[in-house]
Formats: sequence, C-alpha cells, structure tokens
Amino acid sequence: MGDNNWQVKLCEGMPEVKLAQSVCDMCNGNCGGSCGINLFIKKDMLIKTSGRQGHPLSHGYICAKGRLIPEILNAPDRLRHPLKKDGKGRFREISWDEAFSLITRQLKDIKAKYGAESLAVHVGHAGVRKEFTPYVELFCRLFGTPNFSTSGSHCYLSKLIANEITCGGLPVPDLPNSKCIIFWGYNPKESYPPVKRIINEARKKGAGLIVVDPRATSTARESDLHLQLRPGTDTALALGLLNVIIGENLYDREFVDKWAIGFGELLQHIRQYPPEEVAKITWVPADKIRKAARMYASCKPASIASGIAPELLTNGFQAERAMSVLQAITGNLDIPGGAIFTPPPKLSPVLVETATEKPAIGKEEFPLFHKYTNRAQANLYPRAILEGRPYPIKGLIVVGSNPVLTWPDAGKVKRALGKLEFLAVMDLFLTETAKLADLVLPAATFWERDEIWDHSYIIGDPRLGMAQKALPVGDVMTDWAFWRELATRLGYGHEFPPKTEYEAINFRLKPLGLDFEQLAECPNGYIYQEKQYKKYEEEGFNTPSGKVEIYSKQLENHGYYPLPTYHEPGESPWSTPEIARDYPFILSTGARALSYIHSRYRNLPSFRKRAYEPLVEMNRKTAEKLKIKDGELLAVESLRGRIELKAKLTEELHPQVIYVPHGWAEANVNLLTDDTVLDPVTGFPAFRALLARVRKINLSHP
Ligand SMILES: Nc1nc2c(c(=O)[nH]1)N[C@H]1C(S)=C(S)[C@@H](COP(=O)(O)OP(=O)(O)OC[C@H]3O[C@@H](n4cnc5c(=O)[nH]c(N)nc54)[C@H](O)[C@@H]3O)O[C@H]1N2
Ligand SMILES: Nc1nc2c(c(=O)[nH]1)N[C@H]1C(S)=C(S)[C@@H](COP(=O)(O)OP(=O)(O)OC[C@H]3O[C@@H](n4cnc5c(=O)[nH]c(N)nc54)[C@H](O)[C@@H]3O)O[C@H]1N2
Ligand code: SF4
Ligand SMILES: [Mo]
Repeated sequence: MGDNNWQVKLCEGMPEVKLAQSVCDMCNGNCGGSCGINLFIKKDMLIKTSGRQGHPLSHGYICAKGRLIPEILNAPDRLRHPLKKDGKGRFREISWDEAFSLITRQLKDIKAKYGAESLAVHVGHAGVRKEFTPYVELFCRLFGTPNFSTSGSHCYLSKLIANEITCGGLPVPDLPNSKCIIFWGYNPKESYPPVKRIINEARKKGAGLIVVDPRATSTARESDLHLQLRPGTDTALALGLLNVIIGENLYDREFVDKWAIGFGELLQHIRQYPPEEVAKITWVPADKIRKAARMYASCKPASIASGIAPELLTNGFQAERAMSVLQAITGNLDIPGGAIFTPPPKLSPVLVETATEKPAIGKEEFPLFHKYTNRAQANLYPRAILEGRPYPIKGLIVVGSNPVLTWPDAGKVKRALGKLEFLAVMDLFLTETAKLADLVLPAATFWERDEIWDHSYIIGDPRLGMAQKALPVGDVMTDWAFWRELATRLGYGHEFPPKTEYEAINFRLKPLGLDFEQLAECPNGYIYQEKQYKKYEEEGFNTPSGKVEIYSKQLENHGYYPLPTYHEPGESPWSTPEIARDYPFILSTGARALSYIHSRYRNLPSFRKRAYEPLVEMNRKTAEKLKIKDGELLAVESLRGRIELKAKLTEELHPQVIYVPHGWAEANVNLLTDDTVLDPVTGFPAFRALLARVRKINLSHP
C-alpha cells in the first residue's frame, strides 16, 4: 500500500515522465521548514525538481540545494550496500542479512559483557521530526539503554526547555502579523529563505525589523536597527533591554500583575544592567540599546525570532530565558502577531515506558535537560568512551549524523570513536564518521519513503502534511524498516506494533481522525486545528504556578540562577585573559550559508561548483594590519587544535571577531571547538564564542 504514490501523475506531453508532489525537508531543524517541490521521475529515476506553486510556505520557491536533489539521489558514490570493515581497515560489501547478523551479534555481546546502557544511539539532523526517530527511541528502551540522543544535544532543545520553564511551552513568532520583529541570532536568508518572503510582506505592512547579530549580514543591513553585539553576550543585551523597558515603564503592567511571578525580583536584578554597562559588555552602543527596547516594547504586537546562535553559547540557556521574559512582560505572549503557542498535532505516541538500570549519560550533570527531554547528552559520549565516566560506552549507532564534523572537539570525538568496540553508521554516503565505522548501512532518502511533515513549529501554522514515497528503495533500506528488523531479530518484534511504514503512519494519525489516504490527498497539508489565542486566560500557563515564572524556583532548587543572569562566555578576553593573550580573536563558527546543509554534499560536483572551499572571514582592516591578503592561506588555532583555510576579508565583522563555517572535512572547525565548558543547564557547546589565533603560513618554510 505504501508503494502507491497517490500524488503521482503523468506529465502532460511527456508520457514517460511522472510528476510527484512532495516537499524538500533539508532545512528542517531549529528554525527551518520545508519547501513544496515537484519531482519529475523517469523510469524510476529522479531527473528534475522544481518549486511547487501553492505550497503555503515556499509558494513555488526552491533554493539551489532543492534543485540539486537529483544529484544527491543519483550520486555515483551513494551507498548502495552495507559495508563491513575487515581486519585491515578495508570495507567489503555484504548482504543485508549478513549486516543484521553482525549487528545483532555485536549488540548482544556488548549487552552481555557491559550492560545494555553501554550502547548509545544518536540520531542527527536527518532524523529531526522524521517518523522513524520515535521508533529508534523505542528500540533503545526495548534494548534497555537510556542513551538515546539526538541533534537536540546542540540544537533547539535549549530554547525549548528555557521556554517550558518560563512560560510552560515554546511559543513561535507570528511573523506575518507582527508590527515589530527581532531576528535574534537568526538569518533565514541563508538558513530558510522562505521566511524572507514573510518578512518582506510584514515590512510592506509597516513592521519594523531589529537584527541582533555580530555580523553586518545583508539582512542586518536592510533592517531598521542592527545591534552588532560581541559574540556570546546575548544575555547581557537582553537584560539591558529589560532594564530600559522596565525603567521607562514600557511593560504590560496588567499582564505582569496577573500572570507573572518574580517581577519584583527582576526589578532589583536588572538594576545591574543599565545600558551604559551593557554597552561595555556587548559593544552595542547604549543609545541603540535604548532605541531597540523602545521600539520593541511600544510596537505591539511584537515578536522575537531567535535562531540557533544564542543557544550555542555557554550562557545560552539564560539568553533564551531572558528573551522569553522579554516576550512575557511586554504582553506579547499568545496574541496574534506576538509569540504564539501552536500545539503540535496530536499523533499517537510511540514510546513504551521501560525503566533502565543506569541513568542516561548527562543526566547527573544536566538533570533539567534530561527531565524535559528524556534524552542523553551526546556531548558527554566522548568522555564516557575515553574515560569510562560515569560508565563506559562501548557501542554506538549513528543515524543521519556526522559527529566527526559536527560535534565539539572533533579531535576527541575521533579518538573516542576509534576506541569503541563497535560503531555502526547509517547514512547516504561514506562520511568522515562512516569511514571510522565497523559497519556502514545504506539509508533511503526522504523521497524514497513516506513521511509526515508539520509546520506548527515555524510560524505557528497548525498544518500537517504527507510526503509520499515517490521513488523505489532499491537495495538500500529506510531507517524505519531497519530499526523494525533489528528489533525483530533481537526478539522485540512484538513490541513494534506496525509491520509496515504505511501501518505506522496510519497508527500515528489515528487521534486526528485521519488516515494515510486522506492526508495524502492534501498536498499543501491539513489544518489540524483552529488558531486560538490567550488560552492562558482559561487554562493558566503550563508551569508549576500556572503563571509566567520570571523567577524560577525549579531552577533555584537545582542550584541554577533563578533569574536570567549574564556570564561571560567560558572562553573570552574577559573570562580567560590568560588564554586571550595568545588567542586574541573571538571565534564564531557555523553561521549557515545557503550552499550546504551542515557537513553534507561536499562530495557532489554541482554543490562544490557553487561553494568550492571553506574560508575564514575576518575584518579587512585587521587583515591589513597583519599583512594578510584576501585569499591567503592561514592557520586558525585554538587551545584544542589547528586548521588551515584561506582568508575572506570583509567589512561585516568587528576587528576582533573571526568566522569559520562548519561541516568541511578539509578544515574541520570543530577541531577548534570545546566539549569541556558547556552550558550548565543544557550541556550545549559554545560553538559561537571561543578564542582563536590566526597565523600566516609561510609556504617556503613548512
Ligand atoms: N543552508 C542551510 N540551512 C540550514 C542549515 C544548514 O546547515 N544550512 N541548518 C539548519 C539548522 S539544523 C539550524 S539549527 C538552522 C540555524 O539557522 P539560524 O538560526 O538562522 O542560524 P545561523 O545562520 O547559524 O546563525 C544566525 C546568525 O547568528 C549570528 N551569530 C553568530 N554568533 C552569534 C552570537 O553570539 N549571538 C548572536 N545573537 N548571533 C550570532 C550569525 O552571524 C548568523 O548570521 O538552520 C537550518 N537551515
Ligand atoms: N562548529 C559548529 N558545529 C555545529 C553547528 C555550528 O553552528 N557550529 N551547528 C550544530 C547544529 S545546530 C546541528 S543541528 C548539527 C547537525 O549535525 P549532524 O546531525 O551531524 O548533521 P549533518 O552534518 O547534516 O549530517 C546528517 C547526515 O545524515 C545523512 N542523511 C541524510 N538523509 C538521511 C536519511 O534519511 N537517513 C539517514 N540515516 N541518513 C541521512 C547525510 O548524508 C549526513 O551525512 O551540527 C551542529 N554542529
Ligand atoms: S530552502 Fe532549499 S534546502 Fe531548504 S527546504 Fe527549501 S528547497 Fe530545501
Ligand atoms: Mo540545528
């Protein structure tokens, strides 16, 4: 049944070409969504894609990556068979049956020798909001390991938890209806361009735009106000805005009196953050802080679209808390044009609760991260593997992720992966991580399986849709089918109720009174509920007090700061001046560029043609002082490691700040990042504010 594509039609005038309506899911993550696409298929092969008119978010737009999907799917180096590493480190093709025998044997051995918890399973960005991911978690529980982690170890969950604790849920910005929008460490022009269209329309209607970004991006330059802060100082800036808003009586007194607790304590607390002091910390002039605060607080409804940058800091959780408080005290929660709560669709839950003997890795250090997510914190896996703390991890299965290029301190990650007794990787390509594996499993892509997509988390559009399988799976396997088969071989098949993905989707849709076919008939999605606002007036907020918790007893009880509080980044010219003497630049890594998704596609010629190599961006004047020329090869070093890449001189950056993209094997910036100083509440790494130095490479004296 799942093999039928209900949306496949024949192309007019080209009887041999079929047209299937689908979506591109590549941006899907923290702030990205999906775009509607048409797939043109000839003899079971994808030959072309185009933007699909009428799609509620993308309206016919697709970016170059979306147009290059045929190159991804048909790549000559795409994995087609399971690969097993032999004693000499060479890969040999094996059958699926052999692959299952090998992995089953390895998992049983590990469990018998070290206990079930010594297996960890990590699902990366390719598994975000995918139908197979809850089943991987189910597998982990059935096997008996608490160590199920996702890219949520460094993405999105910090924001989610900060907002859960503050106002009982994560609201999203109702951008189309806002009168003032703050893009806070968010740059959709590169990370999900369809949002630009929404902003342009809101701005045509008169909405103001404030951009908080250390870089003068084109989005920042086109905004009404650009707050060009020092990387990592977001919490201080937010507290400075709160200082002005409260000091000038620009907050919503009625809302605060009725619906917030801890305002009195906040009032005292923000006295430490007058604009002049905040200006010294953040480098944002005091008059701009005042202007931004007045603009945001006096244009109601207003919203904050916070991107990934504030999360990727040692003080990131507090930054998200402070933004949550800003939205609350200005009375922008749950109103049209403000920060709205759109509950995700009520799908049947997959999980069975099975207690595990040992706590998840990271539970002890980051109890609230664990409480709110029930997940292990993957940033601590390398320590567990290398040092056996709190207990050893001996086996790891990596699904849709490339830790060697995307986890902090890649040198340590590589050492750790090398020490495992068993590493399996399921991917489309032989990635840098897959190269280290004992077993590599070829996965089907999004377009070779059935998937549900959901738009509630982008701009609060309660819309659910179906992207039906449009292409045959061939010799590879869908992630879902793999985990079901593995569970069956280990004797848990009966706990995996659906037998096919088609059945699984029908099971998930049941509470909505929908089935597979009905959802498939709505290529632009199905609105699963009416928008409702100010629900708190009847239900209260979903916090222990039923109110917005500006002061959080829960945080206090766990030994954390109960009010949003600024701390210098773990590494900075002020917190670690002794390091800054040798490493004077502030390094921000991984700002998105439209050309790639994280570590993917560097192996594909058309992608390379568009963006050939990684570049370190630095201020032109600084470069002139150091006699560095545009395009010159440089070494960038941190306490952890060294990479070499060419310089790109720019006016966009402060003289002391440098930027390096992530995801490049030839200059892996995560060799420079750190996994020891993490955000104390969430365990998130400081990808956006570290210290580094830059050296010219004298090629004649290597
Ligand atoms: N093309 C492309 N699109 C993607 C992805 C991709 O890899 N490639 N990944 C997807 C995923 S998983 C995610 S999480 C999203 C992320 O997408 P966004 O949330 O838009 O995040 P970024 O572009 O990484 O960073 C946004 C801005 O933060 C700025 N910034 C850097 N350091 C700081 C800081 O300390 N404070 C502040 N306020 N700003 C800072 C950068 O200059 C950048 O312009 O993108 C998604 N979309
Ligand atoms: N320095 C630095 N590091 C960062 C960041 C940063 O800003 N700076 N950003 C962080 C963030 S926000 C994120 S979300 C992470 C993302 O980091 P990862 O989760 O490692 O994401 P990708 O590098 O995109 O790796 C996804 C892999 O999945 C494969 N894949 C694609 N589709 C499928 C599928 O359907 N099934 C399977 N099994 N595999 C598939 C792809 O080929 C690719 O190898 O990176 C983080 N790392
Ligand atoms: S912006 Fe490009 S990569 Fe992202 S979902 Fe749309 S088409 Fe796909
Ligand atoms: Mo992300």
